[in-house]
Amino acid sequence: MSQDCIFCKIVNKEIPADVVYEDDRVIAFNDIAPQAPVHVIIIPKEHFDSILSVQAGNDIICHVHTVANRIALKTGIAESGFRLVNNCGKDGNQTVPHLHYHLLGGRPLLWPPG
Ligand code: D5M
Repeated sequence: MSQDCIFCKIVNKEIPADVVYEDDRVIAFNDIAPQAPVHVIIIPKEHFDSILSVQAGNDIICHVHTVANRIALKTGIAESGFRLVNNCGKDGNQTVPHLHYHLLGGRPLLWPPG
């Protein structure tokens, strides 16, 4: 847990979130400012500032992808397709310094991103 981290506060139920999936290692909740009909934030419960803080051999990213698949299937976006995005650092436009993935779907997504 990192003090003052908004996502750690969601993990610890100190602030509310619209949780769509939770297990012992991961929690997923609807984004507060959705950019697509389905926009879910998936985070490890353990605090990592970014993907750069995850040590080689840690399977948490594999687990996040497995959870993303489950949510994609459950929400119905798996059939037409979706995007799983990690923003890292300033140029990556990471605004919350707790490792997280955006699961986006439910409309055609543009490429390249802005
Ligand atoms: O994206 C951080 C994302 O986190 C952004 O899409 C808003 C979302 N966010 C921030 N606070 C909350 C709360 N409290 N609930 C749900 N979603 C939230 P980034 O990749 O860091 O730019």
